[in-house]
Parts: sequence; C-alpha cells; structure tokens
Amino acid sequence: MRTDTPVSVKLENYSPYPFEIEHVSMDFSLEPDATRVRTKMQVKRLRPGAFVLDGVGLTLNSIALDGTTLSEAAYQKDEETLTIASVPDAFTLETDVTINPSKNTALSGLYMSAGRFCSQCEATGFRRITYWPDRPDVMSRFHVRIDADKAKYPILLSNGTPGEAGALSDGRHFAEWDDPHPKPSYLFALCAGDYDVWRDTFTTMNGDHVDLGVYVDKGQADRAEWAMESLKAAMVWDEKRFGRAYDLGVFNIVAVRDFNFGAMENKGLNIFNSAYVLAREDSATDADFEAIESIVGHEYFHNWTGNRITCRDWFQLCLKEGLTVFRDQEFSADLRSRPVQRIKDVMRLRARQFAEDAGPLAHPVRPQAYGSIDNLYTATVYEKGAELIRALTVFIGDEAFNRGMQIYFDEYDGTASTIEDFYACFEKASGRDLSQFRRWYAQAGTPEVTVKERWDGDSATLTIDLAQETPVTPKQPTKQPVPIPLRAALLDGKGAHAEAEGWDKGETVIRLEDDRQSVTVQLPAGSKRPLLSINRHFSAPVRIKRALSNTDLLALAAAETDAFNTWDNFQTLAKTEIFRLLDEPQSPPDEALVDALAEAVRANSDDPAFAALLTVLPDIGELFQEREPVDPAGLNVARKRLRQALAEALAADAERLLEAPSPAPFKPNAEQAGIRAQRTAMIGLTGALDTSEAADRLKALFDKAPNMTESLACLRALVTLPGKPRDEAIETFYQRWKDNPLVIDKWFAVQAGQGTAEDARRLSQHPDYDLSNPNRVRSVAAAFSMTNLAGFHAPDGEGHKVIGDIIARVDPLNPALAARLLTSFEQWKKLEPVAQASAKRVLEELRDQGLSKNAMDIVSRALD
Ligand code: B3K
Ligand code: ZN
Repeated sequence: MRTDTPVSVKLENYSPYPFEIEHVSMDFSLEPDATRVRTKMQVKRLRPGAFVLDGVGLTLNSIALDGTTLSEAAYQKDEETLTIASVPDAFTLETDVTINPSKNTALSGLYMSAGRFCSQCEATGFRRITYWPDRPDVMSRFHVRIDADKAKYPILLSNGTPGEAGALSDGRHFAEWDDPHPKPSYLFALCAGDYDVWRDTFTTMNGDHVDLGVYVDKGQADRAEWAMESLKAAMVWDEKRFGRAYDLGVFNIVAVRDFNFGAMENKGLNIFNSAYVLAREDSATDADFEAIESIVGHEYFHNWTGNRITCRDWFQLCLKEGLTVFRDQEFSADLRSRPVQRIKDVMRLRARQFAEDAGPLAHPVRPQAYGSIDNLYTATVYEKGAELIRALTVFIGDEAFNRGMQIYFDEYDGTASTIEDFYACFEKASGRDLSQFRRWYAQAGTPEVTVKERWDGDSATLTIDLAQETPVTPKQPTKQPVPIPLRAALLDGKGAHAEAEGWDKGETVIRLEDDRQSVTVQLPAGSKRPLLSINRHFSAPVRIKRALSNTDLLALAAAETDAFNTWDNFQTLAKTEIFRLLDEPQSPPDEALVDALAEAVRANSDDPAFAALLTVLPDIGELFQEREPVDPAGLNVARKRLRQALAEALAADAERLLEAPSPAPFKPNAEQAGIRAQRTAMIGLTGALDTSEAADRLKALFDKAPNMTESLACLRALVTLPGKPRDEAIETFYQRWKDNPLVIDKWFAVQAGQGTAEDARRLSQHPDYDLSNPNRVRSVAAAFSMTNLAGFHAPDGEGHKVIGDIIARVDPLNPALAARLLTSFEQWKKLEPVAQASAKRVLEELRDQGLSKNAMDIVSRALD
C-alpha cells in the first residue's frame, strides 16, 4: 500500500519510443495460479535511447537476447520496468514469465472471472502480462498461441483470425490467433473457458464475409440476441455514415461478470461487462436494451476511431473517446429519436460532466498532466470530448466535417495520432484556422454565456448582446474566450419562425468567439418583437444565462420549434421553482407552471418518449451546481413537492394510461420503448402521489408487470412508500431473481438509490453483497453516493461514513474501482458546513490510513 501522492506524467515530456517492434509472438500456457507467458519480439532501433520495458507483478523465469540467455548483470529490473543497457540495433528478445490470474482482483491484466480467463489491458494492463513497452504509440503485429486444459477451457480466443488448433497430451489443447493489423498492447485480449455462443454472419460493403460471435455464460445464449442485432446495426451504420467497413474475418464479443467498466474495444475481440450484453424482456429494461445498443456500437466504432487510428499517448485519450462517443450518440439518434437522444445525452452531461468541471477534479478534455492514467477515463474526456466534436460540426458545418473525417481516415490510418493531427484535417476541409477552437481542449470549466436582447420596434431590429466567461478551475486562474457555435432561431410565437435578414428561414449559427459580441438582426419593417431561441439542440456545451421571467419562459416554451429547447425551457422553469420552494417552504408549488407542464406532457402524447422526459424534473446533481452552500436534503424536499404537484395534475391521465395494456408481444425497438417510457413515467408519478392507495395500485401493477421495464419501475416507485406493499414487492422481487446477478444488482441499486445511509449500510452487509464484483459494489456504493445525493450528503455524516467504509475495503482489492467511487466526494466543498466537515473528515481518514496510488490521486486532488 502506498501513501504518497502520485508523481505526475506530463504531456510536454512526451518523446517517441526509440525502438520499433514490428512483430511479436506470444505463447500462453494457461493455469489459474501460474500462467506461463513466453514472448518473442523482433526489435529495431529507430533513434538513440535506452531499451526499457514495462512489467508489473511478473515473475521472470528467463530472458534471452538473440538466443543467448542474459545474466542478471545484463539488465536492471525494478518494480515497474526492465532495462537492458546495451542492445544491438536489431535483435530478437525472448522473455519467459509467470503470472497468477487467480490472485488478480484488480481486474487489470489477465484475471479469472467465474472460472474463465479474461483480460483487460487498457490502459496499462498489458505490463501485468509480459514485459513490453506498454504505450499506445508502439504498434506491433501479434501472433498468439494459447494452450490450456481442454475440459475446463474448451474455447480459446484472442485477437484477429484463428490459425491452427488441436489436441495436446495430458488433456490439453491449443489454438493460434493472428492479427494482421499492427496494434498497441492496450488492444490485446485473451479469453478462455466454456461459453455458449450466439453466432451470426455479416457481409461488408466490400463483399467480405465476417463471422460474428457473442460468447456468454452457459445457458444464456438467447440473451445475446439483442447484442448481436446491435452489432450488425452498428456495422451497417458505420459503412453508411462514415464509409468505414470492418477489416477482419471474425468479430467476437465475450461477456464477463467481473469487469471494471462497460466494455473494451480489443481488436476483433471486444470484452464486455455482461450487464451490457445479456438482455431479455423478463430480466432487462428498455434502458438496458438501449445501453447495449449504444455500447456495442461504441466499441465497434472504436475499430476505426481508436484501433486503426490510435492515440500517440494517453493525453490524447479524447481523440478516440470523445470522437467515439459522438459516433455512438449519432448512431443512437439515427436508430431512435434524435431529440430524445439529445435530451438524454445532455442530462448525463449536465449531471456528471458539468459537476466534474465545477469541482476540484476539473481538468481539460486534453490535460497537460496526470497522476494516474486510470483516473483519466472521465465524463470530461468522454462526454465533453463528444460535445466538442458536435460543436465542431456546427462551427464548420456538416459538409466540411464529413470531408475532414474522410481526410482523417485516409491520412492517419495505421498511426498513433494527436488532437493536432485530427484538427489539421478539419482545417484542410473547412479552410478555417481552428487554433482558437482547440482552446476548448486545454481549458477546464463550463463556459457561461450571458444572453441579453434589445428590441427596437421603430427600426425592427433585434440586438443580441452575448458575453462569455469560463470559471476559474484548479491550476487555471485565467481563461481565454473559446469559439462557441450557438444555433439560433427567431420565433414568431405562433409555432413558426420570424423572417430576418441573412437568417435562413429564421435560423442561423451565431459564432461567439470573443469575450463579448453583439449581433444585430434586421426584421421586416413593422415586425412584432420575435422570441429568441438559442443554443438549439444544445449546439455548444455551455450554461446559458438569460434573465427571463417565468411568463417569458412559458411563452418561449409554447413558441419553440426545437424539441430540445422545449424540454430545456421547462427544465429551467422547474429549476427556478424548486429553488423558490426551497427558499419559501410554506408556499405551494406554482399552479401555472404545473398546469403548463402537465399540458405539455399531454400535448406530446404522440411522442411518448419525449412526453416521458418532460415529466423528469432536474435532478439534485444538477440543482447542486447552482447553489453554494448547498443543502441536498432541502433540495430533495422541494423537488419532491413539485413532483407531487405534477403527479396530482396528471393523476387521471396516469390512471387511464396504466389501465391500457403494455405493448405485446414485447419488442425492444424505439417505438415500443417510447410507449413503455411514458407508462413508467406515469408509474413514477403515481409513486410521487405518496398515498397508500397509490402504493396499493403500484403493488397491483407490480404483481402483473409483463416485463422488467415495468416491474422495476413499480419497485422503484414503491421503495419510497413505507408499508406492506413495499416490503412484499422487495421480497418477491428478490425471491424471483436471486439466481440472476444482473437483476439482483438492480434490486440493490433501486433501494440504495432512494434510501438512507442506514439502508445503504444494511445492503452493504447483505450476504449477496460482494466486494470482488464491481457491478455489485456499484449497485450499492455508486447508486447511493452518485444518484442519491440527499442520502449521501445527509448532515449526520452517516452517508459519507458508509461509502468511506466500502471504499476502504474495496481499495486493497481493486484500486481503479475505489478511485471511481471516491469521485462521489468531488462536490464536498459546496456542501453546507456540517456535511462539508463530515465529507472532509472521511477523505482525510482515508488518506491517513493509506490508499492505492489511484485512490490517493483522487483524494489528494479532492482535498487540495
Ligand atoms: N476504452 C475502454 C475504456 C477503458 C478504461 C480503462 N480504465 C472502453 C471504451 O471507452 O470504449
Ligand atoms: Zn470508448
């Protein structure tokens, strides 16, 4: 256990690796306790510099250079590296090491999950498998040979396409895999065990045949069908949208129960958290089906943005992640509803990324330094990274963007690239200088854009005064203006656009590039004052500040022609109202607002997925960001009051809607999911009524729920209504699903996500709570600390203690997971003084008792 603050790695210190390794052969002899890995690499010097390999936790059996075993004096070895001081300009190096997958609880490198071998190498897991320059800019062609006990591990998988395979003596067998595409070590993968497989095939736009396989737990094959459908849809989409085809004869996905995050894009062998593969209507919700589609797409899209074009160094992580999130968001928008997708993406961005950007862990999309690479897989790199690509499409236009992407694919295929390389393609395509746009990548913090309007009726001109400011963030006391593309429209108040000179059908893109800028728009003489719709479809990841009264906002919401902004106007209204109810606890919720919201829900019933989103009030995480010091419990009460009022206004609608049957037979498509989303929204509102009749009604719905989507929605609604129906539902659900770990994860999460610290503690002591399984750990710890801020930050400090205790127990087993859980403390400085003190105390105690390097990186930044 280390207690020092991690040393930081700096972008400015990048230097290319002095050697290239064109080809590598790896030979794995698999045993859970002692796997032998023999690696043979062909090395050539490119430039002066030492020959250093990374290696962590390896037992070195032997090392040979050009066939001669090296004596211990010929190399230096410490806990993290192996250096050979003197090497020829071209040579073959052979290493032979032993590793222990069964003791690997960190789930990085080669480990065991449910008796099977599984690997995770991004970012630095490969060095736990063999000695290697474990950095993304060293790309090699891999040949892999695996041997293992045939009965226990009948299926042996690695990257690329299969080669020879056969039986060996002693009940063992072997298989060979060849990957013709040079790749960095973080994309290496190996899986071995007994699985059921869902197979299919695909023919690419070039006429190439691809064998597809989804490998899952025995008996679960039919739950893999949706993942397969999603994969084929992603393959077609990337061909149509970006002209990118798959490039191997095999594409496999393996589902594993023990995985630190969602999934991993290893070349030709994606490894997935089983939560994002296994789905059937009885055990998975529409949200699960949607997440599977999106993550399968995301990992598949990495084949071009990440694998064929990879990152020069980990500072460029957003180059593959931001871009690939943008691609998966577009995929989902094309398959489902574009506005609904946009709203969901922005909800996630505001709740997670805006919060991160406003706290002690704020960092630029491309940071200049990091303490621990595992902690760089953040909402900022992913979600803000994706927003910047989207903003770029608006800034330079779709056509130039598409041209730029093709230039990128053509010019950088097979390379390890940088953000500069990427932007050079769009400069070429658009003819614009994008150096200012790249400031977005260097500056942390969410820009605030103030919008003021001046209307001159005599001349029929509207002047829009814009100003931008990015708040101070850690180590960045001053900020420069960034180019902000704001889609705008002038609304005539009757559902159409007002005409304006130079605006195409009343719409334009305003490019705010300076601190302050004014735009004057000329309308036809005699025009009435138009309403301004700005940052339509959330064209830039900023906070818009506008001094509009509730009446103005309601008028704007009614006049809107952009679905995202309609929803957003209601969000702004709801936010203002929740703060008012917090400040005036005696006063009733604003009836006009509640009626307008209820009316909007009814008016949009032809787009049920959108109507469902209108019923979702801004969550505490978002409200959190606008008050300091913040009182999450108070906010929760105020929010509940508004929600209850909305539930009352929609009670008759909810009853009518829920009397109708759920769509049957079940299909996971967008159309049916939309109808169910509206139904589950009504189930949620029924719970918000907070009466015993509502609890009875929910229990009746729960008992006959035809699918997991509705069953879980009922359970979620019931959990906050103490009484017999609630207790029975919790027990029935548990008994029905106790053998399905993914469903039991939901059971834990639904309770922790709405309960008290005491509930979270009780759940964390449940016999099924398992610290070695990340999904299970998160089902209580993340559900409580990240989605239940009122419970987590309760002033008695118990919430902080429960989570602190779980982190202290998880950290020795799985540092990456512990570090991720620690980020839930990131807002502690915003809390009211009592809760603030308790959060600080827990962080200090954790720091003082000693933590892993990953966890220490977060704690020290949070406390800084
Ligand atoms: N690239 C992986 C994430 C790896 C996280 C390593 N700590 C999954 C993804 O973003 O597609
Ligand atoms: Zn990714």
